Amino acid sequence: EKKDINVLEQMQNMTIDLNSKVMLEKAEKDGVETMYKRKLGYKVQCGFGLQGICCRNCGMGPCRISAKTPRGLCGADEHTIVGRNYARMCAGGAAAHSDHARDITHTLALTTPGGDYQIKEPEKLKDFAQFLGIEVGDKDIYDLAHEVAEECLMEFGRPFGTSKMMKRATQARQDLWKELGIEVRAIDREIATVMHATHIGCCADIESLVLTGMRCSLGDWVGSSIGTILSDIMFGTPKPVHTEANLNVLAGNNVNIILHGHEPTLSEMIVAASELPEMQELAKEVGADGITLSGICCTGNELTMRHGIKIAGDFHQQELAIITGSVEAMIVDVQCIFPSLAELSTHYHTKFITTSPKARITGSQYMEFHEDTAMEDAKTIVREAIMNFKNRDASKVLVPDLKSEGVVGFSENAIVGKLNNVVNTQIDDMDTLKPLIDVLASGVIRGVVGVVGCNNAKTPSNYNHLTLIKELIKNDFLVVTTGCGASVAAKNGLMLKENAKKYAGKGLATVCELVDIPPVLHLGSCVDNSRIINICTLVAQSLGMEVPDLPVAGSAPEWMSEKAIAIGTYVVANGIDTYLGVMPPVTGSSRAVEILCGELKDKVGACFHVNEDAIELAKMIMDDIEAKRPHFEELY
Ligand code: SF4
Ligand code: MSK
Repeated sequence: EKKDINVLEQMQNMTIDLNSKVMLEKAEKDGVETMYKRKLGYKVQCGFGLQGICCRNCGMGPCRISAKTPRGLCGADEHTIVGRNYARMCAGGAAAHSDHARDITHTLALTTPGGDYQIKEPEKLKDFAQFLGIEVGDKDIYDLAHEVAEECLMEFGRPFGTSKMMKRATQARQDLWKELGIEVRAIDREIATVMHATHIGCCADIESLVLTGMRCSLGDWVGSSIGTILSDIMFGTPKPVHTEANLNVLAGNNVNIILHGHEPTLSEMIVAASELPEMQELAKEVGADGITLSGICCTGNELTMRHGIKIAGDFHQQELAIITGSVEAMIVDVQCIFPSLAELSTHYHTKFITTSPKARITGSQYMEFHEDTAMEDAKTIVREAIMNFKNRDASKVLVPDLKSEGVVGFSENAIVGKLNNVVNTQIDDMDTLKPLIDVLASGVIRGVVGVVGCNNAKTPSNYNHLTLIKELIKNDFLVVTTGCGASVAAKNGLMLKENAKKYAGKGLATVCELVDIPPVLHLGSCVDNSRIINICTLVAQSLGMEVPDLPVAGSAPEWMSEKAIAIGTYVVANGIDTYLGVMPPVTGSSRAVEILCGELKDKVGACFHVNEDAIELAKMIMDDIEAKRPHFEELY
């Protein structure tokens, strides 16, 4: 028994979320396994993998670099192996984000007046069409949407020339990318180029491998930007909306449906289906009071941004949500879904429903979702969840007590709108951006930091995010956030304006009060990091500056996915220094570290910085931004 207590304590020390600690105790009592338990089994992780010096790129391998074997069988050294592995991480991330964008683009092609998918933002569509060089005239809005969809699909496989989305960067950035040979030609091509260049017997030059990875990551930025823009066009540009966060949102006698994964196409339909009177009545018929939808990971972020749908938890809480025993259905699409959910849900009444052919999971209930029968599919899935309510076993239910409230929905238009005292606004000239620039230039706000990304079992869940964010806002740095970092902030009350006085420095608290914003702004899902780059670019353009001149930074203090590596790399390529709280697997090559954490600064005006101590990471960010301020103020 002593050993069991010890195991529980060890697991509970791996998270700072109090609800999660309660659920880990329940997991032990229920005899079910979680990531935290599995992590205990991984006392020592593979040193070769951690350093990025294991190569499996051909059948002669695996080859591992050590003092005794300094080269792989083909002669690849540690720099080549680390560089290839890094570039492949960029490609994995770019593939995921851009395939998400491809699905959104196909959905745009299916839009019809009165159909399941419609155009909610015709002006945004027209602006984007013009940007892509499509004549708008007085075309029917749906004809225009279909033309935009075709043009966006060209971004994936344009046979000649370069991506039209390059023009979303400043002219200076475009020139620099051209000079470095990292302009994106087409998204799929950049992914293929990385896979080709990293095949055995191809690229064996670390500098070239990093730049090839960077070009592919810029492809990730192109895909993410398309994903964000088209989602806004079809589902509406987010504006401030109230929400609640943490596992307690599952409390009560409602049918609980959790939406987990990344894409808004299915989940938007689930929202619409669950609001239908027939579904509400069905829920009552089975003895529930109603239906609660909540989200985990970025599907949740997409929904909370546009509808205020509650945030059940972050990446590390997906298993814990099921362990509450109160979830009728966990519906997933793609990315960041633990395969363990299949076995775990057999211990409870939860239906674990997979919906995408790209993310089939053995042991799940597979209900394939098709965009052309979207509403019918969504209704079938919601009905399945409702009918499962009768199987809820009260003796297995324990929903932890804590939840927070917050205001989310800060798209670029919403942020600038707030600063101009209107709801959402077009960002079209210096006038609309001026209030934002003024608070930055006056020093009332010292800088803006994007704190984004995942949870990583290498750090206690949420610790780095929360520590870093609190340090930054205490010192008058405005934090913008996406992904699971946003969930952490929401869970801890940092998305409430009322808490600015408690947590923010005087300057930031005053701005929050004056313009009615919380000290931490939720900008959306992982693809919505494109919003952060967009704002930085617009501010730089309106000031006639370059992005590296701005007092801004990016950070992923608990990153874990390949997508995060691709994001970090495109943020650096855009000229924004990026601070990581977990070391990527590159330390096996001194050259990789020198380039990624140093030499890139000379090439693109920014680089990576790593510190696994969150307080020190915050200090690095703040010191570096403060060092930029005199130059910024002088240019201003
Ligand atoms: Fe080994 Fe070279 Fe094959 Fe990699 S590519 S597994 S280093 S022989
Ligand atoms: S969901 S990629 S754990 S942020 Fe976008 Fe969260 Fe990271 Fe997945």
